[in-house]
Amino acid sequence: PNLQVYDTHPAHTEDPAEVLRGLRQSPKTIHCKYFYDERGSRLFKEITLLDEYYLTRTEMSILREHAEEILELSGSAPCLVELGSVDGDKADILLASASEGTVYIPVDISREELWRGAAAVAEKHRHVQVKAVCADYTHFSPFWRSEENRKPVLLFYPGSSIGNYDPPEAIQLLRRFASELLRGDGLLIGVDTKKEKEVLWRAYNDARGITAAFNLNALQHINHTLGADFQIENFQHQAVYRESMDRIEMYLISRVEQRVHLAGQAIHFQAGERIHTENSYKYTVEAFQRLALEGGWEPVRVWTDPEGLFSVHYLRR
Ligand code: AVI
Repeated sequence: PNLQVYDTHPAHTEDPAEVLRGLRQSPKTIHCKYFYDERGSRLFKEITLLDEYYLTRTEMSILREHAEEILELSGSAPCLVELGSVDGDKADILLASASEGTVYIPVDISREELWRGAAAVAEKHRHVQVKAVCADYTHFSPFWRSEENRKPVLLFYPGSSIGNYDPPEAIQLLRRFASELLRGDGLLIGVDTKKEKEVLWRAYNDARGITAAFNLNALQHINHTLGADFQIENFQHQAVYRESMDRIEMYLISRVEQRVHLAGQAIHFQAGERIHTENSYKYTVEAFQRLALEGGWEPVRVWTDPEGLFSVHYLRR
């Protein structure tokens, strides 16, 4: 009774012309959205549970520690809108401290996982109204703002997903979020911090090879949806920390000289040639606050764990 679902039927975003364009560039690139089909989302969930991948558990510990203060800042009984909600585990922490009348709106493009996560949250938090929205949050509009809803909005964008955008795109995305909200609304955003490169390297080169499988899955996804013929075993995972850019870079390296076909076109690979698949930017607190300001948000508070491994920023429109 406290659960409603809305499906905006987001279009599939696999695009052969886009993939071909990326593979014709030098260096070759594949957009990181191609990681996330059903298998990719499962592998990502597995990554978040790895010892080496400190990001998720650290962010959750920060949320646990400061949930009450976060909710106080957002005003009473807010509308908590989570962008890219995988399973609701993080919102769960906040909702445990939320008062009667709070509305939770998880937004995700992965329909099945979204429905499952939303149902679990609704079941557990009877005092919260859950309205799950299947949508692509990068093109979202404030559907929750319709009706007579005048609740303060707290946008929740966890997981350091903002780090997967190059800074100019990240600023654009933050501006888009700001333009959809009203003065006084909040943005609670998780951001991975700069740290020793060994710790960063391990987080993207786990011993069990889950990150490697996740990276390689982009090729499998393109094979399945666009009919390409990548031979997965002919590629190798690589993740490096590029200190001058404050980012982890992920690549798939061609183990051999080979040709791959997609949409009637052949793409040639030299042995050792790389496809760039992802950047994951790391920010000091100050650097992220500067980015936030450029994106139209005023830094209000920031929390980190005792070791400074991760940061959660509260920004105000
Ligand atoms: C989703 N995103 C924040 C993850 C990250 O850490 O940049 C994706 C990921 N790539 C490799 N491992 C995890």
